Amino acid sequence: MKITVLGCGALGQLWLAALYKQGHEVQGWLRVTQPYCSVNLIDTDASAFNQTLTANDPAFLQSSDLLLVTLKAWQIYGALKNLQPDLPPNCPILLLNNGMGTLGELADLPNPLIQGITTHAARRDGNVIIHVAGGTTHIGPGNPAGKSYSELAERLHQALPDVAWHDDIAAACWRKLAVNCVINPLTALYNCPNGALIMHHDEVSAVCQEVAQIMGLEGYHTSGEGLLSYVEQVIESTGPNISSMLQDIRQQRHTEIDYITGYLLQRARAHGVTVPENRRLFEMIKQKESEYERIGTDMP
Ligand code: KPL
Repeated sequence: MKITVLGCGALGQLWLAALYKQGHEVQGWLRVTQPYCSVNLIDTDASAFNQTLTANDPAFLQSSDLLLVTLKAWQIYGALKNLQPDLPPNCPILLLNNGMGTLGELADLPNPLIQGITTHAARRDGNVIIHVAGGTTHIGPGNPAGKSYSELAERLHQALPDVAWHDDIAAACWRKLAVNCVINPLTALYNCPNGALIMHHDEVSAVCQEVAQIMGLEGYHTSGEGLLSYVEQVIESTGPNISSMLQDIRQQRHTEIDYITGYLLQRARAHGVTVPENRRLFEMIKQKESEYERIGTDMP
């Protein structure tokens, strides 16, 4: 396949390396227009991948079979609008961002949309990307045109296992949203790795109860206790991780809070329900962002 990867951060480079090794034709797409991108990755088995790949080639994009998007949620709409003149309307777009709400923003795009969530862990260490832990990528249709792409899961699975197709991906997205509603703002509040949240059981539980209530109203029934035990497993299994939101706050970058807790608040409002614990965390992150975004900005 011919694949353009939009966003060449840790996750983007992980996919570029995996797809290239599998024999696919790949290019990266960066915000700063440049004709190449360096991919330097240390895999989980300690093997190194170092290649300079094509980047930002409109002709390559025009003939791509897939656009794989690894940007932050808040960057996606603007980036895809910029690419639209060179993006064939039938090219499927696979979104691998944290949070929810992006699909609604992209509703006027003609392209088949596929939503994905991944548990692969990769982080930057200087100029190198470390693939810290393997995981599973769950993908499924993000709009009606995306329904016929189930075979994509097998192609991607061969490159970077595991990849699983779900006819209804929203249930998995909601469970991931619950994880992010708990771990991301609370680790930013306490400035701690994910695992330290076991000491904040009451707050973790209160967030889970509220998310479970909204999930039920959205048609994805789960008990608060069931969700809590799932979230606690993730807290344990990602114990040493510094969450993406805490990394953003530490580096004074815009966070994904609008697409995580912000999306939950939006859906709660639509159902006429209040979620005070999540509102408190949302406002706290907004406050932290405003302290540095007043003086400098990394907005798109
Ligand atoms: O998705 C994550 C993130 O940091 O954004 C978790 C699952 C919380 C892992 O750190």
